Amino acid sequence: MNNPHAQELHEDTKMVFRSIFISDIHLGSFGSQADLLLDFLKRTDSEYLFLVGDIIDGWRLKQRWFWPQSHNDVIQKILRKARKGTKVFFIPGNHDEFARDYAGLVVGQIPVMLTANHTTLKGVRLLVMHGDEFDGVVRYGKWLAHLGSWAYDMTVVLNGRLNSLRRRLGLPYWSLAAYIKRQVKEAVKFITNFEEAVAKHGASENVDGVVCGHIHHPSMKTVNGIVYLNDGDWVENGTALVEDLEGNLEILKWHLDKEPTVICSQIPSK
Ligand SMILES: [Mn+2]
Repeated sequence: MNNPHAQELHEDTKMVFRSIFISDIHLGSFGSQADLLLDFLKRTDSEYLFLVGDIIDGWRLKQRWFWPQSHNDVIQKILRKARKGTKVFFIPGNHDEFARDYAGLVVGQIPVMLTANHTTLKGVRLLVMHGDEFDGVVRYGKWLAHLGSWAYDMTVVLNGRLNSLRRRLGLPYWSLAAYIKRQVKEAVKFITNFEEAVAKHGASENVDGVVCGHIHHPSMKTVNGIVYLNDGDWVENGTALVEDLEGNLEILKWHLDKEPTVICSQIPSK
């Protein structure tokens, strides 16, 4: 296995980290990739495990009860890790904000906190929070930011058909392509605004960086001098932020059928 953590693999072939940060699991919703996460939790170990919010989707559960065995297994696995000595911290998000009432308490050996502080072995002081407080009132379709060029080509075809229909209906020309381009620009702007708000908060809290989730967009960068770390999610991306035993930070994308891929491994300067 061509992997920088290979030397840390023991007979049980677990990848060992100093810290793991995961968020936006959305247990209780159809979209949660609980099986993928379960595999991640089984094949990794760490001294610290930070649950950075939206672990359980209380909003969805209120609308409709959906709780398959795999979702239960994730909770059991995390509780077991806490019992076996992993220092687990739960920082609730907006979808599990019911848990914010328990901040300051320890539930199943897991402290519930509104924010946490963590210093890496390299001395980087991090503030850990879910991040929903930096979400503006308007949320743009974030998926639009990921539209590839194939989608754009499709749009051009659709645009032609749509406008021939509009012509037949006596309606004026309307550019679907321009509309989508505008939406993509808005989605990118939303992410940028979010990152800048998080960085600004980090600066005001006098830390070197902030770890957050919430927008389901894994990222590692420096924004206005503050390290911005977003651990992604387990709905769309299947990603975790990890600190290895030397204090290096990486974002891993997990796969069921192959080795994880490192999607961010160093903090570029802006
Ligand atoms: Mn959230």
